[in-house]
Amino acid sequence: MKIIVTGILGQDGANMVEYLLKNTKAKIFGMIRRTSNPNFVNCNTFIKNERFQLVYGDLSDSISLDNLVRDIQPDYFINFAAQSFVGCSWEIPLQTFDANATGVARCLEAIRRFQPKCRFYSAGSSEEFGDVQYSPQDILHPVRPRSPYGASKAAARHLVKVYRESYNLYAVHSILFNHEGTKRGEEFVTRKISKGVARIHHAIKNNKPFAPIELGNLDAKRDWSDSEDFVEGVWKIMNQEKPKDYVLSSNETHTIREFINKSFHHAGIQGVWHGSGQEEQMSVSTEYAIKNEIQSSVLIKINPKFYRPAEVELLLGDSTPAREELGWKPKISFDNLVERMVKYDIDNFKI
Ligand code: NDP
Ligand code: GDR
Repeated sequence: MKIIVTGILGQDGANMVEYLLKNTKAKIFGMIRRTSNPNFVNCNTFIKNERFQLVYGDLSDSISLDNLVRDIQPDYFINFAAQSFVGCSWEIPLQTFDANATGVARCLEAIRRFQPKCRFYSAGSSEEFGDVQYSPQDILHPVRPRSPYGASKAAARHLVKVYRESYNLYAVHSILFNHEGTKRGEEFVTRKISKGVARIHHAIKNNKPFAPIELGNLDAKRDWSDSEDFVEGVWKIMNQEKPKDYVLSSNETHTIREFINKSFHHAGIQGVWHGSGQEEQMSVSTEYAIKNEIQSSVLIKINPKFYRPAEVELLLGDSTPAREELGWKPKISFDNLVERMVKYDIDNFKI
């Protein structure tokens, strides 16, 4: 069995390769694009594995995708590559659309032309639901994106459906709600918080002053899970008798503020909230500051530069069909997820 996985320097691609090496006997071809200084930190566990091979390809380059599919003749093509950061999709809308939507069309075309038996996975997003009409959101929720990113993923979803129905391909575009972990990119809010908490923890331990973590909208609600649970769900989605799209989610929703509270709790730092709107802040509690001779006091402050032109205020998934029909269920709770990320970043803190 041969499997192409894209996006392997990122979070999900790397977790998928780890999962497949552990749970299948397949040969894995991990696709990376040419960059001047690639970061292999997420690939340490498998880069030298004899069943793993690094290959070059780019979602914007159909020749590279055609050649990979024609030469490898894969049984599965798992596409996790994308311009995945919603926040900067307003700054680079065309590149976002090219990678996330046209890039999916290029993958589908390569499969249609050179290996139509290959099963294709496209990573859909809860951002396609946007300003949601009802909660919890299931696979039938209308497409109402609020960002160029959300629009690009919605377009990919339609392309997958068209290719599946027109050419009888096994192609799925399942909706993933937010999922995080210790391989998460540092610009996403959860990792920004866990890394920031680790930095402050280190400063307090060494009696040093520290700068607050600067964030945008703390009221947004997200349905967070761990990426390691999701790659298992994706593999199940790819191995049904017939292709069918599902939602993967924790079925719980939490504000950014709750993520912050839990993060400081797991670092043993006591904070209190005060103020409102753009003046809202979290500071160390007076009792904790005196006990630990703290040099600075503000832990969190608002910086409006992190507000988005349009926000998805509430995401809450309904993954009941995936649980009942695929036997999938996330194993890592919200509390475990926050604890894992914060402890990992404290243990691996480097100045
Ligand atoms: P990451 O941003 O961590 O990883 C994305 C990877 O895609 C990076 O390694 C990046 O390469 C690669 N990439 C970007 N553009 C191209 C291109 N043109 N050609 C080839 N490779 C490219 O994302 P995640 O792992 O978090 O997400 C995986 C997928 O799941 C994405 O499609 C994302 O949109 C989707 N998704 C993620 C969710 C989440 O909560 N994590 C939720 C819903 C959907 P490089 O390292 O060179 O930049
Ligand atoms: P999201 O994730 O947009 O949901 O997309 P992100 O972590 O970027 O934002 C989540 C929420 O936090 C608010 N927020 C901030 N976000 C960032 N990045 N930085 C900040 O400083 C900050 N302050 C507040 C945001 O406004 C937002 O409401 C993720 C990505 O993985 C997508 O690829 C994926 O499709 C969706 O999840 C589901």
